[in-house]
Amino acid sequence: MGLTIAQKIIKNHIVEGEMVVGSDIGLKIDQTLTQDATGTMAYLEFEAIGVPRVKTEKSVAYIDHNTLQTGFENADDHRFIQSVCKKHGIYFSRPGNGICHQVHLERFGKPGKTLIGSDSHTPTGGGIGMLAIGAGGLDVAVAMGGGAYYITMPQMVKVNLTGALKPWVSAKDIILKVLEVMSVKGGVGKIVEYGGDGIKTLSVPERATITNMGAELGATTSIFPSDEITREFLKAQGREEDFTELSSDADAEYDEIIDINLSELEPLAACPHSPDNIKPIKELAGQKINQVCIGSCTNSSYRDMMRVASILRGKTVADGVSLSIAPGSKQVLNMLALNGALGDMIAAGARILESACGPCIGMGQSPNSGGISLRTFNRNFEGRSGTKDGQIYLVSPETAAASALTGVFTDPTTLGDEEAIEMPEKFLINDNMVIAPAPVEEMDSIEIQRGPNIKPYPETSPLADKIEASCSLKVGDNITTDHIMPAGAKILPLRSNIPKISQHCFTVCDQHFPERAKMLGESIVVGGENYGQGSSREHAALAPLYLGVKAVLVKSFARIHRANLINAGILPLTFVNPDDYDKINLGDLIALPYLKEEILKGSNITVVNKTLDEKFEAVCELTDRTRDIIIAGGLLDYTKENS
Ligand code: MIC
Ligand code: SF4
Repeated sequence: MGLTIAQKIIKNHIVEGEMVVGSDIGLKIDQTLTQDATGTMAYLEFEAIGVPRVKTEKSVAYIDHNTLQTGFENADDHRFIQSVCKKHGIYFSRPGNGICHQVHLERFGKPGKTLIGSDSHTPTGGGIGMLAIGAGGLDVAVAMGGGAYYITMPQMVKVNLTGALKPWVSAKDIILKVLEVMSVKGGVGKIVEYGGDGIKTLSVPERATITNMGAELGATTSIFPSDEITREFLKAQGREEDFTELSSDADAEYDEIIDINLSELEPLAACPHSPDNIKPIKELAGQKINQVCIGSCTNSSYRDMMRVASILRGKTVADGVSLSIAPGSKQVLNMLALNGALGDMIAAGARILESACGPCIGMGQSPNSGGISLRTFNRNFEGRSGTKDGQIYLVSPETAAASALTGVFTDPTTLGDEEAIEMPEKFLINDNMVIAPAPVEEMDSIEIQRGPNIKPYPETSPLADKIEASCSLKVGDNITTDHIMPAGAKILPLRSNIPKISQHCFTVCDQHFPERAKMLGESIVVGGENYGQGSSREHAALAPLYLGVKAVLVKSFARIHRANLINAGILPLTFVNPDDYDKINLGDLIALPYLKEEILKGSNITVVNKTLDEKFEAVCELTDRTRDIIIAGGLLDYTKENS
């Protein structure tokens, strides 16, 4: 039987297990990336593992999330990461160099290689045919130390693209369509591969927009073939030697096939508060808007920015609209500055932001109360913008720029002729903001610089024989990691300080949670479907760990968060019968009387609600390896015990 693109890369990297859907496989990791908001913790964990120098082909640390330095915390964290990089063999991309996924695609990604990153949008690299997967910081730390990365062998979905996009319809509209078809949980346990004649019409940055937002499907990753278009892109980046061709075999088998005719697509928006709540722009047309933000790892390429500049040229942003633009990398920003496009944006009244995540993670530009904000980003979860009742719509750069000029939702297809945007034959190459690690012989002389905001990893304990603890929180379906561990300008700077950041844990759902959990000592959290969707932040597991959460009992989990819970030594349990969700209320005393014995046997877990006098079963699906991790009290303890 023929192989899909992802199966070929997996076959070349598998070090444990078999390529059978649903089984645990270990992969050799060629490259890693971290960003600063997850990076400090990842490097503390790497230090704790004790490997002196990274064993990957290339590891890069980016500073792009926490760049709003409202106090000493972020600057201290940057300095810490920079010193770790120098000492331990990691390339350091300085603040100002751009968003990790954009820069990695431009300068480091290679077709056919494996990449894991401590950020859920790492699959952006699938745009050049990498097997690029988002992971928790601890998984990245282990991979840097030469350890394998474990996933459940996913199913393969093919998205067959035919035809070509009409003018003003863009790659963002393709992935919004896929989200409409598959939903935010439709990709769990799957790899999404793009194929069909339509892909020949899509440049690398357009492909990367699509694989980037595959994260919102809950997919393990998304990937495009590596073809002539990939070669042209790498050549224009001065890295043609990194090219290898990659395609699926003609007789490759897919578990699911989705057909999309690009010629039939129209501009779309993901409406509040979920990336799969899709409506055509023409249905929203005419409605007043307050803000437009263009940028993020989804839509901040040179191509996107040139399109935006062409729409804004010679015009003025509408009264009552604030337009901000953050080009994705220094390369993009510098090219716009040199070719005049930046001048067009400034002249139109755009507020130019540095090349970083910025408003996408709530670092500035929160909309006004109840404000309608059109963003070219990938997530519109409630409160993520920093304004609890902000109404965030995810749109293409074309729709965003057109609407910024009119002050109302505007279908860009009404704009007349579209200006052709050519991909540059040569990008501006200047890697002066990437600092190489010190040579091996100088390593020992480098001192790690730690600020007072950096606190150690929380305390863990091996699995207890039984648990008896109260339900400290009960939440519904589709809880995101932004609910569990919010980000934004006030909280993000606390990422290396678990005791402090945990005071904000779940406060979006219940402001008394941290206090209550602390008071209870040990507790259990109960939730619905797709619990933990969204970001890869392991803080959504580490803060509950610090607050004494021993188990999370839900209807279903999102992939990365479930892995992070196991890594933190917190039991991820699912109801055997989802209706049992109704048999637990906030405050009920829950017992898992035979826990350790049942985990060791691999049987279902008995759950007793002592308050309501109810008894039912839960599942804790574990492989041999994850069972040992849970028993050890988490991946850090397990890695130390086994090295
Ligand atoms: C996000 O988009 O939510 C983030 C911020 O990039 C996260 C990582 C983090 O929380 O630091 C992600 O996507 O993994
Ligand atoms: Fe940064 Fe937003 Fe991309 Fe996350 S989704 S990496 S916050 S730009």
